Amino acid sequence: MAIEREKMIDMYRTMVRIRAFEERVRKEFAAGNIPGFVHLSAGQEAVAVGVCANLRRDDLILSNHRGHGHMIAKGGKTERLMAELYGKKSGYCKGKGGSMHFADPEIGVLGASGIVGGGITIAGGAALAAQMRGIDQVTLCFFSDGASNRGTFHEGINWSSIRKLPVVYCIENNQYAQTTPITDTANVPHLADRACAYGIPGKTVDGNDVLAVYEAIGEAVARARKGEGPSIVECVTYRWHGHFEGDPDEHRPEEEREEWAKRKDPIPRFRKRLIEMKVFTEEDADKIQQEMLEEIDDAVKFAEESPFPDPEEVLSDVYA
Ligand SMILES: Cc1ncc(C[n+]2csc(CCOP(=O)(O)OP(=O)(O)O)c2C)c(N)n1
Ligand SMILES: [Mg+2]
Repeated sequence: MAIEREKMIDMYRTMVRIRAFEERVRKEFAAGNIPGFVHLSAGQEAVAVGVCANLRRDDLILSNHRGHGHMIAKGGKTERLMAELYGKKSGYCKGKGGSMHFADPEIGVLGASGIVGGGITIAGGAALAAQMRGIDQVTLCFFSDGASNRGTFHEGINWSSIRKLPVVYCIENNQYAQTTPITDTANVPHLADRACAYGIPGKTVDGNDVLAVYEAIGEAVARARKGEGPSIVECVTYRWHGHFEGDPDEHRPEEEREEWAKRKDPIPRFRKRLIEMKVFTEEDADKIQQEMLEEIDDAVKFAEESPFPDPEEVLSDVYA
């Protein structure tokens, strides 16, 4: 697998950008500056970035309730996403969506959703539209282990496999659905094994290794683009923080959390590898870190200084 140097640096930068965004949101939420519910993806950055590095701007993604990283990796601007979380008019959905309901069709983000597994069937519809229009656009659907136990998983994937739709299902297996470990709710060692029930490829990869994610998703995207149908790629990872911000997070063993945060952190892992590969130096990596922290400072400032939407606009852009 040959990836251009600039592209690898870009992937690293995006991982650092997502981490900086998430950790700052954590801080601002705790300070009472962000309303609503917030679910953070810190620890899972290699999945969002390894996936989206394979997608064109006109390819589509469906995100879930833990989707800030998906949006940023698909090209979303941190200032507009931050403003959306703050409920401000300058946000992606004019502040009316918040953390779980952002979208931007301009960059192929069809939307995040608070309905677990809700994106799976929508992805099939988007992929059917591309197939009927005769264009080589691919739709990628992000969801986690818990969603893979919902009926939409079976219905959506069964149907897309029959129609050979250009869609890729990325299971971001962070091993828990709220407080429930996946080992309590699935009787297969790998969730991607379920692919055989639909006659499509299924692969499980280390979701904290961005290059492994990139390669596996690359094969699935190429297959979808050629018209050969859907695939499932399961990326095994871990969320660092509680299910939602404010969650006391008492259900996971402390040692497990530490192991994933300290020894399996995808960012230092990739940094070390890029230094070994002589793609960049320690100084370059430090500079990227600094630049991303500054970008997020600016994003917070932008969000703070933006106005709230006018009360008169409460019913515009909203439909049932
Ligand atoms: C249809 C539906 N059922 C239940 C919920 C409540 N709920 C919100 S998040 C969540 C757990 C989801 O777990 P998983 O799919 O593994 O996603 P993760 O939080 O790990 O990213 C549940 C049950 C919901 N939002 N939607
Ligand atoms: Mg999960």
